[in-house]
Amino acid sequence: MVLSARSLPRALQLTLAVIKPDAVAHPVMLEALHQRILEDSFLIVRCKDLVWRRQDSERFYAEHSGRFFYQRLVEFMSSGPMRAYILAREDAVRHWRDLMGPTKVFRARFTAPSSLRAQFGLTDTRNTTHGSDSVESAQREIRFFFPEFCAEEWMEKEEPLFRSGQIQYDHQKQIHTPLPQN
Ligand code: DAT
Ligand code: MG
Repeated sequence: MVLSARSLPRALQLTLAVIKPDAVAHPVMLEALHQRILEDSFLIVRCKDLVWRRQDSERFYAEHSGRFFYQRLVEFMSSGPMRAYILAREDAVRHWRDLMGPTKVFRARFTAPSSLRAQFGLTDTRNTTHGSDSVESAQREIRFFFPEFCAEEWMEKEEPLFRSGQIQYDHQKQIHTPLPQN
């Protein structure tokens, strides 16, 4: 049988997703966000709770230094615990950006009312989630949050298992893991 390019399953893409301190501060909200990730068919490759020092925040958001909201943003992002995820899905970058909704919470409420920022966001700064905006920034941001994670190795060894569904959800670790191989 000849398979056309369209019928071949496409490789999964990785993206970085972060639940920001405003949401992590509320366990019920954090749990609801985690469930939305699972319901939206994302596979959770890694999950990590962490707190940023101010320098981490400044380094991560260096592209925005000089903008009027920069100090507020830097302070907020180092104000308490966050949760970072590596998510896998076809077109993960775009799907996660769509699920988050627009940057500004009030715009999100009007234009994407079921998005995460519309439903959980408080202000333009405290907008609940972060998501990489391109494949290149996803690679850079995954390295920033998960320096111990080797994306090339994951793509080679685990992506085929994730893509073909040979995985299980580990309720304790709250991530997907490959099924034990015989
Ligand atoms: P996004 O997080 O949607 O990728 P961004 O990269 O333009 O948006 O900005 C990074 C963060 O900076 C954003 O999540 C919240 C904050 N921010 C951006 N624009 C803002 C504004 N006009 N007022 C207040 N905070 C803002
Ligand atoms: Mg951005």
